[in-house]
Amino acid sequence: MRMTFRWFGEGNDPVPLRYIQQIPGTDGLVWSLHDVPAGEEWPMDKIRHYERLAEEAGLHIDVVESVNIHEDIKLGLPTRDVYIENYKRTIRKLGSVGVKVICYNFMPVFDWLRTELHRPMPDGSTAMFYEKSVIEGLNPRALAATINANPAFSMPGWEPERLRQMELLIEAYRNVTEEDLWANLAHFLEEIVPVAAENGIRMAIHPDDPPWGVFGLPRIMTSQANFRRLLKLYDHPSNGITLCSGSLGANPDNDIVAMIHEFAGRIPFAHIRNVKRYDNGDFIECSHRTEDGSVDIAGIVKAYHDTGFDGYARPDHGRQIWDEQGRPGYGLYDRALGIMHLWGLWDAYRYSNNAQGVKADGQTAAHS
Ligand code: CS2
Ligand code: MN
Repeated sequence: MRMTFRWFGEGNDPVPLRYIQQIPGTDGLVWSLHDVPAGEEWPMDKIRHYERLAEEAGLHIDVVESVNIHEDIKLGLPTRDVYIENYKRTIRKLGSVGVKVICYNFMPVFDWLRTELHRPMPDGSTAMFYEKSVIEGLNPRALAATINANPAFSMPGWEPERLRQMELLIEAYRNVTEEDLWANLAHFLEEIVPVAAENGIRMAIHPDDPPWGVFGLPRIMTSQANFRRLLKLYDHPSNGITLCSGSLGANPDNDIVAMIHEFAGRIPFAHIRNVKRYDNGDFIECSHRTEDGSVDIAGIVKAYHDTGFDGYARPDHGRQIWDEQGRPGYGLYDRALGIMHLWGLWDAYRYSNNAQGVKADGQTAAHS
């Protein structure tokens, strides 16, 4: 397991790079060009800038999250060709600086959805919260109208230009079925995966968050059966999965341990975090320990360990604790704690495979 930390870039992320460097066992940045609109080719000078920043902090840039997919590709419009060509050019450039994994998602219109960014928890921390009835009662067309009437409106994780187009986009998807989305994803993979493979890159699709349809829009990256189908759409190691335990864990039917065993070798990137589910379908992004939520984090780390996982991982989201004023879900403290918990589990499984906690190099774990 190679631990990484997501960073949103200068002026966009209050966590200094040297703090990331100080988290034990963490050697890579998960990065993106957040100011480049989906569909555009990434400029080489901006890529090089990140390469330099990371290098100065002693961190690698092997994992990009995300190179976002233009809606015309998801919609299967004829105009998709130009965006697919841009995507290929970006892949070649990223390959040239040593990028190994590109995370992306195939969710129509909306990326991750929450109803509260700072929901207070009993211990005084705050976390991102999803209230099912609020989403079900919300009319996305009314929301789009509110956004358009208020130019300053922003939503975390949303590029401004995508936000402004929400109304049009929802309309464009009116007749797009799940099967249409599968066909459009298949076309994208047929075009992109060979280019990724030639450039030493593995594509890794992120599950839909939450893993169910919202606002009548189709969502397909939601379940074990659907990930099985995805892998068969283009059967090659460069067509892989970002297995996000928090996104998939919002649905109690998802057995993530079983997915890790079934999809071993096709998971270049693991997002490992917990969620606490409530009976009414609400969920909150609690701390990482199994006991704190509904997802079996200890079992998940064991499954990665037992299947010889050698890919990249990150703690994904965390709570806001100790009065940190960070990006919702992306503060330093709770994600750093999460990393130490994940390493604690991993090391315990690793050492327990050897007699009396002896490390492979012969030193006793407790004394080295
Ligand atoms: C999610 C997503 O994993 C996460 O942090 O919040 O925003 C994710 O980054 C994208 O869906 C991946 O493309
Ligand atoms: Mn995730």
